[in-house]
Amino acid sequence: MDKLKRVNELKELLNKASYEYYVLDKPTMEDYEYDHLMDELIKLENENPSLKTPDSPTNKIGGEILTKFEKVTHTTKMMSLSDAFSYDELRDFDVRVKRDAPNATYCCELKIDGLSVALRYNNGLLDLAATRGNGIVGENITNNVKTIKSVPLSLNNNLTLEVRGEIFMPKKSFLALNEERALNEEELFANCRNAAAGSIRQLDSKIAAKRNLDVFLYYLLDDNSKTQEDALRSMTELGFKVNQLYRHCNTIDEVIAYIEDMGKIRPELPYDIDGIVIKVNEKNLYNIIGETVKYPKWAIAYKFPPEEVKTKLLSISYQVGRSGVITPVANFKSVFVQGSLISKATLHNEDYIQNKDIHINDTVIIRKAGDVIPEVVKVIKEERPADAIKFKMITNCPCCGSKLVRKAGEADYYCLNEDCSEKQINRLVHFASKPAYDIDSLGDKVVEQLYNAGFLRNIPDIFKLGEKYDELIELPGLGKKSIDKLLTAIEASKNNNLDRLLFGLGIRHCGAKISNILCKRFKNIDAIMQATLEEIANIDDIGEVIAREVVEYMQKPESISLINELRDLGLKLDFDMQEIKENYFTGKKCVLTGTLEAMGRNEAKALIESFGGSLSESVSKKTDVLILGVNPGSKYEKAKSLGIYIMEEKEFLKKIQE
Ligand code: 3B8
Repeated sequence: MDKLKRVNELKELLNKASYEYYVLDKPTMEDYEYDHLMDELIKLENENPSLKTPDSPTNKIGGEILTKFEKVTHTTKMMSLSDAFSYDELRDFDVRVKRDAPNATYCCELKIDGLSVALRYNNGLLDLAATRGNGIVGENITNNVKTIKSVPLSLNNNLTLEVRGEIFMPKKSFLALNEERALNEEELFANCRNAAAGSIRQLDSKIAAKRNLDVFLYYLLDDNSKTQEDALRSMTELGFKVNQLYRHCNTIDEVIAYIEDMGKIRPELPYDIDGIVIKVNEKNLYNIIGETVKYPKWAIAYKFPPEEVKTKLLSISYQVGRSGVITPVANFKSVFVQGSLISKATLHNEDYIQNKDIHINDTVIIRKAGDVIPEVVKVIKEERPADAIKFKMITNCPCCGSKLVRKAGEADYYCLNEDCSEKQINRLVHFASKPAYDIDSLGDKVVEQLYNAGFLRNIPDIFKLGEKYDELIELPGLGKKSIDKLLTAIEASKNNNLDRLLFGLGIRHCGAKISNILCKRFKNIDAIMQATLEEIANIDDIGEVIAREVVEYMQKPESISLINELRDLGLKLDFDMQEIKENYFTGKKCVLTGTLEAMGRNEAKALIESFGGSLSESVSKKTDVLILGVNPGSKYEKAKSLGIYIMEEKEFLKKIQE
C-alpha cells in the first residue's frame, strides 16, 4: 500500500480523534485504538523520515531538548488587563466606557488562571508560540506548546493568523502531578498556575508533554469579526479550544449577574479561574475607547474576593519555632482554595482559638488571601457536631515534653528547653536559609536528616561536617555528589558578610535589616559584643526593646563561646562596607518579577544594593518599585493592585546608570 496515503490517513484519523477528545470533550475513539494507530504512524515515520510533517500528531509527544528559550518580539503588543476588585469599580469602568461609546455592550468570559500565550500560524501550520513576557518581548515556547493536545498543529485553508489565550493545568492533573512529586520527594507546586508555568518552562518537551497542559483561546488578531462574540465563534469554528461559558451582556447589571452565576459554579469547574474578564463586545469601538501603555481601556478583569471554603477541622497540632514559641496548627480535610490544595492553617495562639471558639470536629471556613498563609476565618456554630471537642492548650512541649511557659504580657507559650530537637532543627534551618547565611543545598529536609543522623546539633556543627565525610556519603538519599556540593557551599559561605551571620543567629527582634544596621554601625562582631545598651538604642531605627535583646544575647556565656567557636572555624566576623553611591535606588525597596534580559537576579540585586537600595522577594505595601522582567509572575498583579510603581527593564537599565 502507498505509504504516503496511509500516513495521511492516520494523521487525519488521529487529529480528528484528538480534536473530538481534547477540544470538544467528546471522545469518539477508544484509547487502545488511538494508541494502536499512533504506534503505526510513529513506525511509518521512523522508517520514512521524509513522511514526517510538522503537523503530524506524533509531534504531540515532544522530543527536542532546548538549552534556553529564544526571545520573540510580539507582532502587536501583548497587553494585560487592569483589575477591578468590587462591583463599584466595575460600574466606574462602565461609566468610562459609555462616555466614549454610549452604545457599547459587553462580552464576559471566565478569567482562566494560567499564563498568556500567543500562537502564530503560517500557511495553516503552527509556526510559533510565545509567552507574554513583558508584553513586547516574550519567550519562544513552541516546542512545549506543540505537545498540548488541544492545540491544532495545522488549520484548514492554509490560514495565516495569530490567536492568543491562556495555558493552564486542569485541577485534576495538578493533583495527580503533585501526588507523583510527593512520592518522588520532589518539591510540590503551590497551585495550578505555578504548575502550568513550571511545566511550560521545561526545556525538555518530553516532560512538558506529560504534564497535561491545556489552553483556552480568547483573542483573534486582525480578523474581521464585528464583535468579540463573533471572534470567539470563529475561533471555535477554526478548531481552537474556546471556553464556551462566555455570555453577551447588554448592561453592567447583566455583567454582575453573570459574575454571580460564575462565582457559584467556580468550585465545580475542572480548572482554576481567578475572575471574570469583561470586554466591550463591538470591536469597532476599541480604537475609539483606546488604551494606556499597559492596558486596553475597553476591557477589565474583575477579580473574585478571596475564596472562602468550608471544611472539617480534624485536629490541632503544634509546631515548635526556633525561639521555642508554640504555634497551634489547624489540620483539616484538604480543600482547594484559590488554586492550591491546603490541609493546614495557622491558629496563631491560644487566645486566637478561644476568641473564635474553635472546637475540634467543627465545620470551619478557610481563606487564603493572595500569597498569604491560609487562615481559619470562623467556625459555623450551627453545624457543630455532638462529638465536638473544646480546645485546650497543651501544657508540655509536643516535641521534648518539657513544661511550657506563657510569658507575662504575651499570648504565646514557649518551650524553654535549649535541647528540644524541633527547636534546634528550626534554628539550624533558619541559619542556613536564604535571607540568613544562605547555604545552598542545606534546606529543611537535609538539616532534618543530618540532625536525626546525629551530625548536627548547633551552628558550628555545620562547619565541621567535612570531618565526617566518609560517614556522610553513606547516608541514604544523599551520596557523594550531593555531599560534595553541600560541603562546597558551606565552605564558600564562610566569607558571607557579617550581617548574614548576625541575622542567622536568630536573636529575637534582630531581623535582616536590624542586623545590617548593627553591622554598619559597629563594623565587626567584637564591637557588637561590647556595645552598650545605650549605644545600640541610640541608633536610628533601633529602639530600646531590640537593643535589650541584642545586649542580653551578646552577654550570655553560650553566645560568647559560640562566636569564638565560629571564629576558630574560619567564619568571617567583620563587615565589609560596600561603598554606597547614591542614585534613584538609594533607600528604595525593589522587587523583581520575571527574568531580566540584561542580567541575572543576583547581579540586579548587587547593583541595587550598591546604591543603597534593596531587592526583596515579595511585594508588600512597603515596596517602592516593581521591576518587570520577562514572564512576570503573580507579583506583578499584586503590585498593580497595590498601586506600586512598575518599571520596565529599559527604564531600570537607564536609571541604574544615572
Ligand atoms: C486584551 C484582552 C489582555 C487580555 C484580553 O482568561 C488584553 O483578554 C487578557 F490586553 O489577558 N485569562 C481572557 C483572559 C485573559 C485576557 C483576555 N481574556 N479570557 C483569561
